[in-house]
Amino acid sequence: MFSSKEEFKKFFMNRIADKRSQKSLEMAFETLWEMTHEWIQENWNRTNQLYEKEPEKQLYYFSIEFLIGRVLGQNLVNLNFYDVVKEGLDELGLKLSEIEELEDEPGLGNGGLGRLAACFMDSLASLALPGHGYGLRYKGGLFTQHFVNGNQTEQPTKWIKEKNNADARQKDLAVEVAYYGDVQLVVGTAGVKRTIENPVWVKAVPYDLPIVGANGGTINTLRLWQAEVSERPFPSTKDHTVYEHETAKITDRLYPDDSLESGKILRLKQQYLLCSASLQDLLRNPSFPVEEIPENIAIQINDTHPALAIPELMRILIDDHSLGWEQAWDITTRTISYTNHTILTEAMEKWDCHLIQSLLPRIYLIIEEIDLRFKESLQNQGKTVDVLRKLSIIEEGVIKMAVLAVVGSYKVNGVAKLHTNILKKREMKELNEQFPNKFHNKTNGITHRRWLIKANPELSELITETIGARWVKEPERLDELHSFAQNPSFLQDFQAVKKLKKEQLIYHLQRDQNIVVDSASIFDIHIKRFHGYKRQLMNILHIQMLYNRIKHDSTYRPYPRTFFFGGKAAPTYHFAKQVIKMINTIASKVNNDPLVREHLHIVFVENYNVTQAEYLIPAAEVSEQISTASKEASGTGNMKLMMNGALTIGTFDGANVEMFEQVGEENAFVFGMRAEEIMQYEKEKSYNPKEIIEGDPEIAKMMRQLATGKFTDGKINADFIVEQLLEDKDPYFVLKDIHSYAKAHEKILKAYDNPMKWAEMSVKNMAASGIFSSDRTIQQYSDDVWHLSKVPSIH
Ligand code: 26W
Repeated sequence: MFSSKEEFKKFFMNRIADKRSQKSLEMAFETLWEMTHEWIQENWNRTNQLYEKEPEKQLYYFSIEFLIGRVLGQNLVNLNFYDVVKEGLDELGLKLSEIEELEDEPGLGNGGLGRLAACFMDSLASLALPGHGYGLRYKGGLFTQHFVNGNQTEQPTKWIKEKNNADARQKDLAVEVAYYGDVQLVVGTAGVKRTIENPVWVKAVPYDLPIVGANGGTINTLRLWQAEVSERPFPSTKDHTVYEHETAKITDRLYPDDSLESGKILRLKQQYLLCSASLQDLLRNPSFPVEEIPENIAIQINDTHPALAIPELMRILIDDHSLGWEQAWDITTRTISYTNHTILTEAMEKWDCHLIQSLLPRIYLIIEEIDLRFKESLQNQGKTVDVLRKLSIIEEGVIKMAVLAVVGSYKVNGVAKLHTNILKKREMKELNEQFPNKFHNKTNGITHRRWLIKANPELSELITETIGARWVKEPERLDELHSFAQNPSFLQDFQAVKKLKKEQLIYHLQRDQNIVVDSASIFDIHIKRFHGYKRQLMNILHIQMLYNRIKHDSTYRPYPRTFFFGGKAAPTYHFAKQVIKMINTIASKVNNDPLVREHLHIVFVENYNVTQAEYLIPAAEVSEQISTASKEASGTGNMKLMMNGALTIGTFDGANVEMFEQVGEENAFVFGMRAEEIMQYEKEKSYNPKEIIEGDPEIAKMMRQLATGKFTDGKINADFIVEQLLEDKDPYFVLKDIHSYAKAHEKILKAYDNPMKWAEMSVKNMAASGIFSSDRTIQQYSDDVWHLSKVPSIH
């Protein structure tokens, strides 16, 4: 290790010299990678030794996604080496930012849920809490998105390079996971036992990634499992070649959300691999008796995808450790807790009984038993048939994973106040009444170490110059910026940073996508997965309305705006893909019109991922958070943009509600129907979009343009959308909200007219964003759910 720039340069040049003294970027990347890993390794070993020597309670976060983003630069930031390394490399004629770009980001997630898991890992280590991740090592991460003719195409992403693996294979720690087989009763000395005969074994090999906390002190572990062919004998009844083929495929690729139709069995295999391998790993040679698991281990399941951990822990305790049902159930339900991330019915996991029965016969028997005992206790309490049906885990041949997760956990949480209330009052009303102390809220957060310090070093520096450096450790201190919100010289500095970040984004886009953007225009940014409820459609339809107005009203010449879109659609989600195509089609119409392009510009950033987000978010001035109220559980992009000084145009949905509460509605652009209104309409089925079209000439014109294909290069490109708006009665209330959305945009234009006022509002947003740091969220989970103690400092 080194303590100065000169030392770093010497160290670095020695390594480079070892490698035939070529100063190529690749070589520099490799060298820097190795150096960083050597520094990390020391403290990683020390942290692990501490965990072994003084065993305190450990938390394990089970998640099917970890969207960690690039690792090299973030590790340097958390080790406090970033600036020294950057300056040292500068003097050697190398750019750290260019070196960083050689790293392929591991796309081990779809969106918010996966990124949340990554932010949580960062906060756990940074707060010196003993918390680790368990996940899967997909060979192909989320697909790479390209546009061909405006349509999304999907290419497999291969993020793993044999050299410079972000993670390290731990082959000695491999475990075996059993699929299929027959459950047999065996009578032994200790009584009757159940075993699985003739299963198909799959070997799970762990790969470990260090999670570097702030200042490099605590280094926790993210352990990802890879499926491999087992050396154990395979059942004579199965075809060996098929089996090898199937095994190799289990961790081949990440499942894109929403596409539940394809590869259900494979997804179930993935979920079980994660749960079984992780639990076996946790319970091999424990330093405590199994009876004391709840005092030593907390397991948080990130949505229901790892809910099989409940029956799997039961299986291990009963079959492998010979515990009775009651005791095993008591231990399990004091160890596992569950976070719900959605109320969308289509995302609520349900598995056909026969599927689980054939793939995981012992697990099926356990789920059946859990359900039976639960139903019995409910009947004894005299519950009505209707309540019984709602509370049943197995109903009409399907297993409702959310019910299993609630029944088998000691705590259940939603991810924003509004979302938790909807869970308690509506979606899980009966469960909440049955278990009144189980449900609680933990509003999501984001790590300011990536989303501010790493992504926006210029703004971070300005903040430190202004209020001192204590906010870095205590992000709630960002509120000290409030007293500078009207300080002209600070506001000018803020404006200068925003301009710089806009220019950096422009440079990046020009280089990668050959797009030229006007830096003086308003940067309005809509970045997230594509989904009906997120209403990218409302945004593009509004732009279409603006286009019409500019064309036909010669007095309407609004200040230039650039509308950025970024996001992927699940490959089988036809509607979302058509919205992507529509945005691209309208983009070429708008961008190529000599009159309109003076005022409107549409940029669709290809292949939106964590890395792209790190460019886009610091440059944003307007943040689009326009989901149909009640549908977005929380949102986390909204928080990242707020922390970087963007003003939110948004509905009262998810965590937006709490953001508006923090910053004041006068410092945001709030519009649209409230959750209660939407839910009322849904209940009564009383919303009729036709009435809106007939009553509003502007909307009527827009609909005509779509229906005739005039705006979209042919009808075919809009038919699905028109159908959803008309025949399907506009399920996301796009037409219902579009008018108040347009009004909110007019307010944005007015506010932007006064640059100092705009900067003041931006600063107020930054100042109010500290509470959305995931450090706060993690501390609350620890206090209320996990009860962890800080790792003693090793410095
Ligand atoms: C069952 C298949 C599946 C898998 C993933 C369905 C849906 C998903 C989503 C990608 C889950 C997700 O990312 N949910 C988001 O979680 C965030 C973190 O809590 C929230 O902020 C978002 O509101 C929520 O949509």
